Amino acid sequence: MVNRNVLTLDEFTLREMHAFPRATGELAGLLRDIGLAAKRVNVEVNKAGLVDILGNTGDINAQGEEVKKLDEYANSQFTGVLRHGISCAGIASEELDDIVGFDNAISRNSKYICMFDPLDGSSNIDVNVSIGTIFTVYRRVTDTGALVKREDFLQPGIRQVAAGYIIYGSSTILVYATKRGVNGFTLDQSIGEFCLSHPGIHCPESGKIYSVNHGNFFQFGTRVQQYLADCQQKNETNGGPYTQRYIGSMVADVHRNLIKGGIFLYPGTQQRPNGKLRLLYECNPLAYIIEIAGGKATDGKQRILEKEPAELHERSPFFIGSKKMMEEFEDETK
Ligand code: AHM
Ligand code: MG
Repeated sequence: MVNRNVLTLDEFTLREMHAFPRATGELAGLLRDIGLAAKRVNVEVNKAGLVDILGNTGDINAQGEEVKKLDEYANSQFTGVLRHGISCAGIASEELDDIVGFDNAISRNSKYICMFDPLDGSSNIDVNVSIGTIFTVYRRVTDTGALVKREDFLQPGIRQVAAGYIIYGSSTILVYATKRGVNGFTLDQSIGEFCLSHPGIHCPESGKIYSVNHGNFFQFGTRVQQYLADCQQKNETNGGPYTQRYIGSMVADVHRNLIKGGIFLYPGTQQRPNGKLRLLYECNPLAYIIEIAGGKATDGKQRILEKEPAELHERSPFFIGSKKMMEEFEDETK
């Protein structure tokens, strides 16, 4: 039985807004726009096998990767709602080479910018495995009224105003964080609304799951290798051996670990010292969410949220998860 008494995403964000007497409603509007794009993407993801939307477009994106049709669809939906909404001055996306400033009077006067990975876990699209969208919101640093600049986007993660993700999985869920907390909303397909299903998410201090692409094991540094070997041993202090779970869609892997407790690792490799994951729109939003939920995220040396970005699409090694598991990882690899 669906509980009709739960708050919708709009009701929740408006209620949150009332906690700030000077709030303009722009952030609430931006989250509503993101929710709308997510619903549209959800519809396409759900019927993906039935319509001609699986497979590649034949294009290569800014990262030199093949673009899937659904990547492109999701990118255009998120870009479109933000361009036509009243809360976003510009965007950056995994699928676009450069930033896009929205050149109309309303957008130029908006105080927020948004970055996103429209469809994360692209390699899972064609095989019906969970995929997701990751997004983050910053206050621009340049004055409103003008077009946004790159410096509005190249901000450290600590300055995020809100961050979130959507998982298109066995159910579709939108999780977002502000400094007031992390909350999850499940899409009630019968009324087409995201409804509060996971209020006040807190990441367990410890867990039993580690998530890593073991195929890369021999390309990791020796300390990471030793840590992974320890994850597989019976261990008095960590309660091991741990269980290994790796979906290959980071949103789904991190979401599971956020709820159940666990650690996710995407270390640098010999070929790719900075790993694979993009700092600005993959690592930072998830790091912000996990920290608000009580967990930790680092690049192996420093806190992800304190990294000063130099490039829009720069990559970073990424370690994220439950507080105690992260501390144990840091102790073993320092
Ligand atoms: P994508 O944005 O092109 O989909 O790449 C990011 C994804 C993450 O979701 C996932 O954790 C990782 O790539 C998997 O990579 P690998 O196949 O190297 O393990
Ligand atoms: Mg991605």
